[in-house]
Amino acid sequence: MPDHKLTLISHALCPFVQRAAIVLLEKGVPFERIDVDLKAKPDWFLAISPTGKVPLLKVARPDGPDVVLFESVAICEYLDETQSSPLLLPADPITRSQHRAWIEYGSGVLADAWQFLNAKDVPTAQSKGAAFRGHLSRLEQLQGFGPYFGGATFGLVDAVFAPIFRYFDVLPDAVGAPLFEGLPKMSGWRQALKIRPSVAQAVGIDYGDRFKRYLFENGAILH
Ligand SMILES: N[C@@H](CCC(=O)N[C@@H](CS)C(=O)NCC(=O)O)C(=O)O
Repeated sequence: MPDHKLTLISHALCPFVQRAAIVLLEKGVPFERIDVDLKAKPDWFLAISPTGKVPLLKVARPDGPDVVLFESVAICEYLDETQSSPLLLPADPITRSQHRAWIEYGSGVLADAWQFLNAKDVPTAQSKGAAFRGHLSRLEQLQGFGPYFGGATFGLVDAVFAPIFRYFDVLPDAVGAPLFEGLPKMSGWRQALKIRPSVAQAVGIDYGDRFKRYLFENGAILH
């Protein structure tokens, strides 16, 4: 699909945007990235985003009108189906279904991580941290990990978990240590994702500082 110009409409801190950026980088597809201010959404953005959320993927087609895709998983699957290898979802229907289910599971893990990180009081941080660790403990029981979710090959499940684990890489070790302690597969997975070039390149170099400033400005106790 070399003639289709792709634009990822983004926000610098959004974990859902990172999923799509990681897929584009894994596929080696050129794309333009436009960040929008989600606190003052521009009219052009509201006109094309059904949910008012990022990411959006604008697909400019030489043989038809531009199309705007929304919802990160739908965008990632579109890219996986239309761009060249490597395929990021397995070809086998059973395994593909399992990976889709773990992607959905990943959105729940992200919600717990987000609420933990943004907690404004200790009881909330404790309960959300316990929920996050509980989710990771369940994943820890799976067979076949290493270094990535599906084994040797990086896939879409990895693209979903990489932005979650990144939070703990930019914060002091003491934040993540109790959550990952005693979970060797999760710790190894986190490390493998951290050094994957597509994961590293999916955010700007100022990501860590911006994220910590965001927590501070939002009154999170962890900042
Ligand atoms: N289910 C959506 C979630 C996207 C989402 O929540 N994006 C956030 C930024 S990380 C957003 O645009 N929020 C703006 C708003 O809710 O007004 C997806 O997977 O794309």
